[in-house]
Amino acid sequence: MDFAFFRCQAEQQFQIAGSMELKRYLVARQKEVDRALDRFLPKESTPPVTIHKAMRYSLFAGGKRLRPILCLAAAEACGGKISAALPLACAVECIHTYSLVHDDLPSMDNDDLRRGRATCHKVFGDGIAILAGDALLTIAFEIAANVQTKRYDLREIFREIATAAGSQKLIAGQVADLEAEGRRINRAQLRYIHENKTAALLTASVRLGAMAANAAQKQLTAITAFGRALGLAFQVIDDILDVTQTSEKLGKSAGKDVAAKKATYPAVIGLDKSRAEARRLTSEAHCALKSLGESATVLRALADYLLQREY
Ligand code: GRG
Repeated sequence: MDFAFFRCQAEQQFQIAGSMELKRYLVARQKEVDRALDRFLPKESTPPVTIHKAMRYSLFAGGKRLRPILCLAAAEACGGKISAALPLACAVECIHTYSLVHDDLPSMDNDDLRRGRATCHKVFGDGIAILAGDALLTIAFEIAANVQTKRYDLREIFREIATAAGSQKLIAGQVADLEAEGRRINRAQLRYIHENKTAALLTASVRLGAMAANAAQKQLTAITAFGRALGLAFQVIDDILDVTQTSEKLGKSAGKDVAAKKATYPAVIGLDKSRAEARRLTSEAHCALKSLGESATVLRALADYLLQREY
């Protein structure tokens, strides 16, 4: 497949001055990402149709597109164009969706609801859901291969993606999470799970955006520190929402962490301390962006938005 013809439809500039502007920004970027994903993914009618239907079913189920939006915003913060970062933004969303499809399987979290609808294996069966996850992981690299950068070559980009999704990051977090079920773990062990299961892919998302923008080393270092703090804050908030929100609001089964005796921040340090920790990590994310000045306004607004999110 040749995606070289693909160009972003609008290099729309936003002034983020309040929550309404940010909402408008998010909707515009979500549409941009959805259009690009639609171009990159094989059509449902492409044989074998079952697998392409299953991949599209999960990918277009109404996810927030947070990781791709962060990737695009990081590219802008480093002086790049979102069109240059779009293949990498789509690649991280494919990896994220693969991890959700596999996480929902009966042999993992055994969930019936994701993104407000029946999980992939409930609709297509376990076998096709496993293959849809595999295919989403694989196509991420095919899509990422469309990126054109000067400072970073494709090997570095692929290494970045493979490391974040691999056995010492995303999968390491999932392994530790599975092994912690029903056991008492301490705060350091919990942080290890969250750093790998959640923060690694969020960090890679912003780093890839910066790399697509040919970021200088100093910019990449700032973006990396931002990604780590934001990624951890995101998971602490996710843990809080699991105990404070309904399934309808979340679009996934609420209260699942408690029922499955999962290692979460509220379980280990309590709800109030978890909220304080999320605020502390968000301000750490802000500090990391200091050297980027005005160009990182959107990233700052996104960090604040995520702290206040309700789903
Ligand atoms: C199966 C290798 C493998 C990993 C699974 C993604 C994951 C690891 C587990 C799912 C459960 C969980 C709490 C993951 C942490 C990351 C997270 C909060 C995912 C949900 O991300 P959102 O809220 O989801 O961005 P949407 O649907 O909006 O994209």
